[in-house]
Amino acid sequence: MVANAEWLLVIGITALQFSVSRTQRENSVRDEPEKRPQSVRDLFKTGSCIPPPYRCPHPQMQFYLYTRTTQEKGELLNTLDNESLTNSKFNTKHPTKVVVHGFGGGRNLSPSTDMRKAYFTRGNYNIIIVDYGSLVKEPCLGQIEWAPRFASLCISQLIEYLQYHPVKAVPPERIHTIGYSVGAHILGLVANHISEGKLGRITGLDPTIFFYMGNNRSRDLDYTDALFVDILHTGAGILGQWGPNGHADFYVNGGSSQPGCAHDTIFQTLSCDHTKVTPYFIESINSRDGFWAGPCPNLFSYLIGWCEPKDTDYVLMGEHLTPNARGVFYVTTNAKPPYARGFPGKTRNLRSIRPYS
Ligand SMILES: *[C@@H]1O[C@H](CO)[C@@H](O)[C@H](O)[C@H]1NC(C)=O
Ligand SMILES: *[C@@H]1O[C@H](CO)[C@@H](O)[C@H](O)[C@H]1NC(C)=O
Ligand SMILES: [Ca+2]
Repeated sequence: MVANAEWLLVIGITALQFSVSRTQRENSVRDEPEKRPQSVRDLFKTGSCIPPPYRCPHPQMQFYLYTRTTQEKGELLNTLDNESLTNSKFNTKHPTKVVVHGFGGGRNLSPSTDMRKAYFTRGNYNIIIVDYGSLVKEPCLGQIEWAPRFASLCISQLIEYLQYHPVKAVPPERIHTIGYSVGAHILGLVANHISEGKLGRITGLDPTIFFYMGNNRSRDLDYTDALFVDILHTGAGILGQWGPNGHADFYVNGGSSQPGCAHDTIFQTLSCDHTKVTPYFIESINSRDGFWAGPCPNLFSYLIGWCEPKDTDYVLMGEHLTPNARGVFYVTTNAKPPYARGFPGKTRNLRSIRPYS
């Protein structure tokens, strides 16, 4: 079983690798070129693993604050020093987002950069990017089971730093956290360490399947981890979890494979399904049409067109989702941007709109 899981990890990481290096090339802001593993053997090298002591804050796990006036250059927050937040551009009047990326991500890589751009196009925010790029590096397979737990401990320290700050305090209830892939899993563990209050919202972007721990809630992302947990599924069952695990779960285009994701290799296809979730979410921040999703109890009913929700049953998936949304929702997108298809007209059921254009 363990050997099997490791094998799966290697496949998954290799698959993710493709998409990461692809998005990296597309991104102009790249001031930290990274060496990518060239072979499977490289994945087992332990050279770049996290050095002791295993204590938070850890120098390889950094919190960068971005605001509208500091979009280009993040301010490094030091959770051991209250002055650090006091002297930063953090503004308690603005909504606060804490973003945790997946494997191989980083604050200067897509999708972190694209997400910030989208939010600052919309308005004023405090966006804190959790940069642990070198902490959960791919070669550290031996630490992979353990690293998310450690990461969640350090993130809970950040949450408490904001919560008890003498000048710029923000309670966890007013914080929206967004996690992609393993980052979604990590956010599910943060709840285990918060002693007072609860995170306001966790948005899980295709939580990775690698750490799926059966039904033990304290080891994974679930609806008890925040006042509101919404989860988008795009690579469910392969690199992503099936769920449902949140208050509201969204299965995009059926939830496990995405239009425009047929590639030459199966690795590329799988990682494309998994990574497509962030462009959907990012588009939802400023989308005029919106990703209107309708409730439907399961994939089977969705596929054969049994679900015909009332107009009032539809909810907007993504950033502007109502916190009252409960249950399982399905939504169809375009294959290319803009992905959102807007509100499905009067005479439709969920599948009656042609799936992919
Ligand atoms: C920051 O201020 C709070 C509230 O005054 C205090 O409890 C905490 O110990 C301070 N943290 C640091 C790192 O000085
Ligand atoms: C769930 O996981 C936690 C943390 O690993 C463990 O302490 C607890 O015993 C587990 N609960 C069950 C029911 O297995
Ligand atoms: Ca949990």
